[in-house]
Amino acid sequence: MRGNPEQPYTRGALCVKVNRYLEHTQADDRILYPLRRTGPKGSGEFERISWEEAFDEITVRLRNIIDEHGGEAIWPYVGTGSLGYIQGCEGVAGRRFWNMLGASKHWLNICATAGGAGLSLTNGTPAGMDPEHLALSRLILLWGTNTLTSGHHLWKFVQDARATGAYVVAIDPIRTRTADQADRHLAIRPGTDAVLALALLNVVLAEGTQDEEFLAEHTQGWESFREEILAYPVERAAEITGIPAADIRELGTRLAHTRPTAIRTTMGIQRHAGGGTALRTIAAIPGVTGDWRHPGGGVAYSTSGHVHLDIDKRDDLLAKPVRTLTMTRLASELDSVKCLWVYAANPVGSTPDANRIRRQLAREDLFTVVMEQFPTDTVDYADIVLPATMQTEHMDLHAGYGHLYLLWNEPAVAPPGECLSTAETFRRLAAHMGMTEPSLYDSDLELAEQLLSSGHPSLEGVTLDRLRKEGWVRMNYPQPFTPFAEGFPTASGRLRFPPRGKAYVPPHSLRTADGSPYPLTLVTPAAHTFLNTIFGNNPELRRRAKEPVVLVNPADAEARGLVSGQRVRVHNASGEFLADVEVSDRVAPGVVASPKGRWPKHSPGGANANAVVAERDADMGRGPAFHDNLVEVSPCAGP
Ligand SMILES: Nc1nc2c(c(=O)[nH]1)N[C@H]1C(S)=C(S)[C@@H](COP(=O)(O)OP(=O)(O)OC[C@H]3O[C@@H](n4cnc5c(=O)[nH]c(N)nc54)[C@H](O)[C@@H]3O)O[C@H]1N2
Ligand SMILES: Nc1nc2c(c(=O)[nH]1)N[C@H]1C(S)=C(S)[C@@H](COP(=O)(O)OP(=O)(O)OC[C@H]3O[C@@H](n4cnc5c(=O)[nH]c(N)nc54)[C@H](O)[C@@H]3O)O[C@H]1N2
Ligand SMILES: [Mo]
Repeated sequence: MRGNPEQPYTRGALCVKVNRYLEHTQADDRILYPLRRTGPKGSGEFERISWEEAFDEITVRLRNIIDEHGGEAIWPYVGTGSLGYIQGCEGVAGRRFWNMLGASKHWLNICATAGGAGLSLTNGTPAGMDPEHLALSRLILLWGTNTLTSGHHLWKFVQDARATGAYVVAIDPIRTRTADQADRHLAIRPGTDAVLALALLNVVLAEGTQDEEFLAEHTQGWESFREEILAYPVERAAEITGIPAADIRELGTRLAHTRPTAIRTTMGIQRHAGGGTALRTIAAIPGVTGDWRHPGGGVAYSTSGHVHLDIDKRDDLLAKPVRTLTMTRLASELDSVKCLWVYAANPVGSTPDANRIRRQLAREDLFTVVMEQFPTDTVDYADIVLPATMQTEHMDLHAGYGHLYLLWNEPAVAPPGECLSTAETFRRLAAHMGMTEPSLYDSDLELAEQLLSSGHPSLEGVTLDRLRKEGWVRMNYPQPFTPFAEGFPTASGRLRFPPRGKAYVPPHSLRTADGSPYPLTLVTPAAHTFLNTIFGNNPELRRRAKEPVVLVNPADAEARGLVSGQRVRVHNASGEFLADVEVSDRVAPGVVASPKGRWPKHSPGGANANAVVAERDADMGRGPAFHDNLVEVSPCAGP
């Protein structure tokens, strides 16, 4: 297995994780057969059964639940384990099946909904510039994004820009490996990015370089937004953000005089109480500077807004409207659920309020089915486990998480053991249950054809034949691509500036830190060696990741008598996890950091960071607040 050097975005580079993918497909702990629980929930004790037995039991349980409690008592809980459009969450594999049963709908809000909502308020869409155009930028702000860890392919475009003199600034509470490589790092207080955005624009106005023509032609709400900007002079912003005024002024001056400026922002900023608003306000910046006019200017967030596959909601298969359950609210919304059906997700490791989730999953009246590749902590609570295929073994259609190509995934090998793909599992279960709706039985290739048939101009010339032959096809967008040079996909066709008083929502951490017994803000970003909880069981990656660490600033360490290497409890009212202290000025006083992605069962104390992440929403899209939790760090009792 190797990367294809001709692929324009990846240029053949694999990351440390996917480099081990083949080995991972053959791992000793791979689940190869259907399993039935034999021990108590949570014990992970199972016996092997046949698919026939598994489907028999599932059929009886589902029918009984539907009879007694209605279809909505079923929660099809699909996660981001695969972003495939046929087998994974992007096309919502299984949707037709669940619609036929009248199951609750599942809202996959765990990742990017707050940011998407914030950007859409401003631009009418979360989509923005082509990330490849970063190569053309003169000033690049890597804002709340750890490119070298969580999306390293983009780095080559940053390097290309640098080769022609671009200046790169990382804005992050942590001095990440990306910040190390940047020309400048601004260590912002978590959750205060909107204030920095306003202050940078304050400098732009002082320099008089706002693009009056762009403002007049393509924006709305400028007069009141201008007042908002003027309310945030650099000194005030320095107090709120913790960034020295001189540094804000310097960056503001660069922003004022550098076209094109690209802002790359991804998921980090939005995981705060005011995260949606932060992206809403950051998105206003190129509206003021006019950067959207230029290739290499604007905001690059996710490219998913440029993908217009027909994801076939098939809501015609629904007999009546059903409720929607929220992924990040698993701990509380499970109250009214009798069947939890987990696929491509690992909620015990990845979802807020892990201790409450465990208590829910231990309920005897809850029937839990997990489709999995590996014996995760979530699998341990399953009544029935169904063995799932991996990328090398199933067919899929993918879109980039940060580029404009569609990609075809042709299976390379037969599935091991009795593993089945998601789509095939639902086809066979439907047959077992005697369901007659013909579209439940569409093949993977038929599903792919349907996905490509939305008729959207971006898919013109993008055919299944080409995809299968060429492996990837760039969607039909112009080159260079300046999506908003002539206007925005809003009702008025204009960029909508945030109204007065709506440009900044303070983080939970700042609002509640005073007098709290938990004075430290915990940030839990992407780990270099894991992909969410995927690879959390890979021996070599675990060896490289070492024991879980928590970064603590020297001042905070001294105040608590903590030294590097010491095992500590990171705790709050929700729970605790254990980690080894790394005393480091990579975090500012008041901020501690510990990467996500550990399997709780492979962690000291049997818990990961989500034991202390509260089930609490960001301001928009009900997004989670993974980086906005207050904790205390205390020495472990005992020897
Ligand atoms: N290696 C690796 N790569 C991954 C993943 C992984 O688990 N591991 N996960 C994938 C997935 S699903 C996603 S969604 C993305 C997530 O990856 P990113 O979008 O990069 O998101 P995070 O890692 O959550 O946060 C990015 C950076 O934002 C910083 N940050 C946190 N709070 C704030 C804030 O208030 N302001 C600012 N300015 N910065 C802040 C964090 O310190 C972190 O360095 O990565 C994808 N890629
Ligand atoms: N503390 C903290 N927690 C976080 C975050 C954070 O920043 N901090 N980030 C959040 C983010 S961005 C995300 S996207 C979520 C991810 O959370 P989830 O969506 O729950 O994803 P994972 O934890 O990666 O678990 C995915 C599981 O799917 C399985 N899998 C992979 N491919 C397939 C397949 O084709 N079929 C089946 N059946 N299974 C498959 C894998 O083995 C893995 O166990 O985590 C969130 N959790
Ligand atoms: Mo994500």
